[in-house]
Amino acid sequence: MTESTSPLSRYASALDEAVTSRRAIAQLSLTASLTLDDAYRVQALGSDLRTARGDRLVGAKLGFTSKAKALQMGVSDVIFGRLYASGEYADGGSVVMEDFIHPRVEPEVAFRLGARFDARASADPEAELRAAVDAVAPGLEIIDSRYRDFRFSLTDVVADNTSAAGFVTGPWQPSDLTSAAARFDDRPVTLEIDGAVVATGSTSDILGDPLLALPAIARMAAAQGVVLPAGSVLLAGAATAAVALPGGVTVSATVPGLGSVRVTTTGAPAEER
Ligand code: OOG
Ligand code: MG
Repeated sequence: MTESTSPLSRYASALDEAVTSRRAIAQLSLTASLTLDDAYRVQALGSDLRTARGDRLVGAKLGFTSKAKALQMGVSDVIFGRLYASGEYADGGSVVMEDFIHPRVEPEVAFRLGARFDARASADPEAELRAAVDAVAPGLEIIDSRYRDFRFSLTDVVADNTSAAGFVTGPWQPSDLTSAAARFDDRPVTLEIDGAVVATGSTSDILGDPLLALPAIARMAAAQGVVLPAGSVLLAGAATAAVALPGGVTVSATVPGLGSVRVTTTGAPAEER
């Protein structure tokens, strides 16, 4: 069987089609039993489909690094996904909701890579990734499961690129993580929609300290053979449960010491039209 007709590439195509048509599909796990390796293979095949139509890898993310998220979704293993240029929005900019199926938003901590990172070419990927980070910022992630009712198993969500759909980062604060003084734990995180607080948490809810996302990203990038270009954005994971993101609102995340990030939404997501 050639790769283009294998079941894994058919799953990747079905998920990609859900992205482009904004129509949710049935969970793969209802009819197939994928291993975790299979699921990451589907994610990688999806990446090939995206880059073939001109999209570009601009970062990586972790999911389920906080208890609030794991409880909300009923999935507790940390997962790794890819961020694409097509999903990057400007701080203070607007996001067209027609591009999504049933989007949710969550507050994140983001790191920026000052240098290209090739985990497989590194003798010590964890140390190299930490040294490559040159700045930190508050972030917002828009997630949009390609599965009906936003329900999935661990392998489903990995195959679906961990629901990644959009992200925005606030002002970058230069940061040298090789300094022992660098730590980002114990800061309150607030998510607001139109000025009303819709979720609160702490940066400590992200693996104890969002810095601990970096070794996990280094390991998972090595396992997946993902090479991150200089300037890549790394999302450490949400500090709170995700909240439905309607059109016609301004959503913001604030982390004291890091600052704020905001976007305005226009139009209506596919499932509300
Ligand atoms: C999966 C993505 C989880 C996070 O920050 O925990 C995630 C989902 O909840 O759909 O991005
Ligand atoms: Mg997230």
